[in-house]
Amino acid sequence: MIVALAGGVGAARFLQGLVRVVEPEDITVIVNTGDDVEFHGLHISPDVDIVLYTLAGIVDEEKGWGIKGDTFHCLEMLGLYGQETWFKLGDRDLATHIYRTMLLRQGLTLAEVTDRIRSALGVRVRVLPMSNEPVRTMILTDEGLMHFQEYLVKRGARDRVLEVRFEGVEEARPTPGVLEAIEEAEGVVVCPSNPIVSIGTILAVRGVRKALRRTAATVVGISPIVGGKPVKGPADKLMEGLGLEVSAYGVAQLYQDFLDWFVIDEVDGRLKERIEDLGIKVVVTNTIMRTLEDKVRLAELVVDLIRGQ
Ligand code: FO1
Repeated sequence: MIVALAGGVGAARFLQGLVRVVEPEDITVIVNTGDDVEFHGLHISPDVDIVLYTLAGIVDEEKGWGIKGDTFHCLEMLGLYGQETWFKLGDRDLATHIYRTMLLRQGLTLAEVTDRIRSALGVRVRVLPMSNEPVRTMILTDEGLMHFQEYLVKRGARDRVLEVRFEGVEEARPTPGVLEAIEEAEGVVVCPSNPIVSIGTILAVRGVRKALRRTAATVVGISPIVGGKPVKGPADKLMEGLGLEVSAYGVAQLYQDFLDWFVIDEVDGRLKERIEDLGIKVVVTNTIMRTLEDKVRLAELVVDLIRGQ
């Protein structure tokens, strides 16, 4: 079994390659739910949906989230009623949130609901939300404390970050199967996702970091920072705000207690020795995933590292 720790878009792109290299049934993806948010009375799990829609082949590839060709009639109507419409929920996407919310209200756990959606979308990879209990990523900025989606989407990540908080994480238990999957895996991949608000959130869930340190699995990370900038998202602003070095080295420092290998981009080749000094083996390659071939090649490289080839 290969286990992947995943945020949204970067992780989903890597997983598109991984499912072509490893049998999908032999992959477990543990997904960040700190970005989860409620709008219009509905529970939205952006990273879970990004992973599922991408693997189902229905994602809007350009944006990396939402469903391709979706329309926004429902949201327009909600706007007419004076509701907030800055979080762009498409008509088809809304069906997922209605279904999720309905099942949660019936008493199913988030993991059970996720599995129903996975199955209906024909996704064969096992997808586990990191916890069934709510964890909310809150960003303390110079403009006050706000939900991560408000910081990112509504305000365009323009505010200065002072602190990142994972509300509820102390009480949240890992979803049943999460720790076992890490401990029994052949390999663990830390996807090229935001190290603070995607991977950092998963690592903050009770027992996850310890399981990563203890597992006999080969643990391979892929840097989401290339040439001092994130491939997508606000990782640079968050890392900077927290006083971290915005580079593949800065990410390696965050993972140094459990990584065996770190895959960094060619443009960051000069960081290899510094990262190796942290006790992590380094591979330098092209990590930018534009085409399916790029994704498959990167996945092959990671699987070779896991299998010691
Ligand atoms: N990201 C945006 O930048 N703007 C949006 O309006 C937006 C809507 C949205 C709706 C559903 C969904 O599953 C994701 C959505 N995202 C949107 C992406 C999301 O905010 C983030 O990219 C993730 O939370 C970070 O991984």
